[in-house]
Amino acid sequence: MEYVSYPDNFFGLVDPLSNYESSKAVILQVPYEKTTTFMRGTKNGPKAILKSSVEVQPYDEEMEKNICEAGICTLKPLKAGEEPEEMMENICNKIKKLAHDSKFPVIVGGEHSITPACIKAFSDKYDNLSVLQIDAHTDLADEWDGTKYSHACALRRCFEITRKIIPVGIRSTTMEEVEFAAQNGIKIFWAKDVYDNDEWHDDAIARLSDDVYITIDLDGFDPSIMPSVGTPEPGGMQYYPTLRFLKKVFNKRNVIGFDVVELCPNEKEASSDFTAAKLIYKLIGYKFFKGL
Ligand SMILES: [Mn+2]
Repeated sequence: MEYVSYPDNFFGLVDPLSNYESSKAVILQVPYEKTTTFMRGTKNGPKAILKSSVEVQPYDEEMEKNICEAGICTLKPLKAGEEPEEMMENICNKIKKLAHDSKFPVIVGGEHSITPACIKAFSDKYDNLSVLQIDAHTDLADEWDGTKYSHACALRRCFEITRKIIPVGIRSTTMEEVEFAAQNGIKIFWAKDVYDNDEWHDDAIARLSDDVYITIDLDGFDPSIMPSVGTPEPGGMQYYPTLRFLKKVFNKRNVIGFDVVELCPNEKEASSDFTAAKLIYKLIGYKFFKGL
């Protein structure tokens, strides 16, 4: 497995903390962008996240650990291919290999349309998989701009594989998608109901099966803390409340992997890149230092 060495890998980790064999977590960069609808640039997401991550300190004050002790290997960017079918197959095969090697895959996009390939990779191994989605948009359209592989259809494709989707932070959708969700038992946790309280946590977690995959579209966060996304929406999730929720999910369920997608880097605004890098690091900590 070809990986990125110090100092250019995630968090700038020296070899014993970042080689493939000894790392529990593996970052898979997927700079794929084909169907974004407004601002282009998500293909630069992985690079910007890596670049900012090396400036972040490894000590985590919440877990009182250097999270990087778990070992975080950064694979070279995946050449996913141009066509959606090819992209799906390449991502799927790569993740299957990581799962086979007992690694915890962390997929860094790229646009949201890569997520169904990740779910497909896990669906063979886990027959009762659920998908926790943090997002401003439902992404449940059957087709968008004439393609079923658009990022606006990402969760619809996931639903066809798992049928268990829990969307959180939603504040932009269509009547058709709301009806589809209602007809198929998908409860939407609207941003307006969750942004300022923790009362919904137990309900959301109860809807998750034992094995959970998390997909984080960064536009799920409020543009005040995450402005550099392709399709920003007001009224989103805040940093600490979202971490409180995700920590509970990691503690109560078996999280098998996660993706962070749709960062659209802007060289004049680096805080979004840093927030994404820190978020990824935190979630790796929640996985490997459970309960701390
Ligand atoms: Mn979105």
